Amino acid sequence: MSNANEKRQAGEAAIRYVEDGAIVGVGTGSTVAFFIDALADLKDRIQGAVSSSEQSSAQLKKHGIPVLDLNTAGPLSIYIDGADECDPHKRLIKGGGAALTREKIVAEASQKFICIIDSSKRVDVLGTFPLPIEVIPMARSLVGREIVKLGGQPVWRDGVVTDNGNWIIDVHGWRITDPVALEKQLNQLPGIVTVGLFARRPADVVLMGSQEM
Ligand code: ABF
Repeated sequence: MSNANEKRQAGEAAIRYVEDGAIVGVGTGSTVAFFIDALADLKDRIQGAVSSSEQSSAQLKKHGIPVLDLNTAGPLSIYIDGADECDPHKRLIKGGGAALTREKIVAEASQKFICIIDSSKRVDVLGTFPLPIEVIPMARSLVGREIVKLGGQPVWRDGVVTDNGNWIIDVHGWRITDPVALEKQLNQLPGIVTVGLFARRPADVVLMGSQEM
């Protein structure tokens, strides 16, 4: 099955977790785009959505789904989002779409995080996909030097500004065998806004194609 078909299947399969009256946390990316299209059919049965990016907000609004403020919405029951890599413990690398900060915020606010992926995202060990890190622009070089000390090769995603006005560094060359420890270590570094490791708070459910992993 093609990646696009697997993404569509996963996106549509996530609909079964949407309960009547819910405010749905919505991630970002092409797999999530299939979920949003499917969510449109339920828009009269939900209160609305909390979005993780301007990109997803635009698609939600196009379908007439209310986009709500997280501060008003409060705790959410579910969050649906994609990933760039997923290990056997449901720990993720995210941020290929530069939306990692708001994605991590909405995931943290949600009781159940349902990750929707195609089979190309499954890995035994995280790190083949370069780890995205959102940084305050003035700290790009400082953070880059710290990453080199930790054995990584930092590459500035030149030309990309996040929805929060920050920059992205992609870290190549790490084989991340303890993603929780690395996430906590990087979170300490001044200048880092968000690390694209979802390991301290992994996914609760992973849907790959139509299968629950
Ligand atoms: C988003 O999903 C990003 O964190 C990640 O980069 C992306 C995966 O993209 P796609 O679903 O298009 O493969 O949440």
